[in-house]
Amino acid sequence: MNQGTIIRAAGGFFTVYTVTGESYLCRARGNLKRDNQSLMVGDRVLFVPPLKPALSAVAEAIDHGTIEELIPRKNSLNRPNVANVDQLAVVISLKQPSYDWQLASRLLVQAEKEGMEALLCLNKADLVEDDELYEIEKQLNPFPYRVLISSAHSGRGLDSLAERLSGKCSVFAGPSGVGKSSLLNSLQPGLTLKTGAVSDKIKRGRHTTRQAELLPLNFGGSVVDTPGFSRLELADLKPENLALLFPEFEAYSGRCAFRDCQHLTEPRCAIRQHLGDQINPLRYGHYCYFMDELSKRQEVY
Ligand SMILES: Nc1nc2c(ncn2[C@@H]2O[C@H](COP(=O)(O)OP(=O)(O)OP(=O)(O)O)[C@@H](O)[C@H]2O)c(=O)[nH]1
Ligand SMILES: [Mg+2]
Ligand SMILES: [Zn+2]
Repeated sequence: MNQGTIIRAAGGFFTVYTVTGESYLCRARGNLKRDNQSLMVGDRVLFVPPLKPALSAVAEAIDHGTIEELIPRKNSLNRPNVANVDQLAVVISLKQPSYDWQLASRLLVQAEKEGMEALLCLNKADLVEDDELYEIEKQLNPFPYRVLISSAHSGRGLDSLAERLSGKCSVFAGPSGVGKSSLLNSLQPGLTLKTGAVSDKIKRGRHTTRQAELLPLNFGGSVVDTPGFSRLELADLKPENLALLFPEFEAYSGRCAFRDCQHLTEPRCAIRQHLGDQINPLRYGHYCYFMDELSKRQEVY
């Protein structure tokens, strides 16, 4: 059997890419579906290739290979649906659509939970004036992840972004229309990912990218481009474990007056004592909001 990585999944067919650079169209064996292990982009699999290399997409669909086995995942995300990534790049635009820091924090919590590195990329820098950008950067200071300012149009920040992506498998995630596909097109000449104008009236993206796709980068590493979304449920988490997924809280672990402090209303809470200096009030606000969300969810069960 051969080994490969799923780079695309659509309509029950999977494109499997091998280390030798071939790709094969495959279907999953029945037992894989029955075990409810829905395969996703990034999955490493063992497969039997089709007998003959196919000459056209139609021929391939008839003469396809079969995925026999899923190799255990290192990690995975539900939204975007992707497995085995080293790094999550949260992409948010500074304008059109305007930024949603809470969605960014939701994604960052998932990355932390799955043991992925993470960064925040603020795109469309060409649409904001310097003083506006300065105010926004102030809001994000301090921030526990690397923040990159970019523009797919002017090229700003693309070198730093390439440097951060090089040699790793990353996933781009964020709302529709922020420029995930455009950034990739600008980073790698020759890529022709479809991009779509943001709607005039409501300044939202039009969900141009429809499926996740893993793309090898010619400067080393790979990126999964994914469809945008604006709502994200937190993963199954006990509220008392949420603080562990806010890396900026770690320095204060064990320093609160109460050992089981949840950093909400307890007196002499070390986290709250550092609000505004080491702890960003925006991030702390997200923490409180997520705590509330997780506690309410627990009450329902
Ligand atoms: N001004 C400006 N426009 C940009 C930039 N990056 C992307 N755009 C535009 O924003 C629109 C959306 O870009 P896409 O790359 O399709 O966005 P996406 O994040 O891939 O969106 P989905 O695939 O729907 O999730 C397009 O009209 C792009 O030309 C940028 O840096 N500056
Ligand atoms: Mg896209
Ligand atoms: Zn506390």
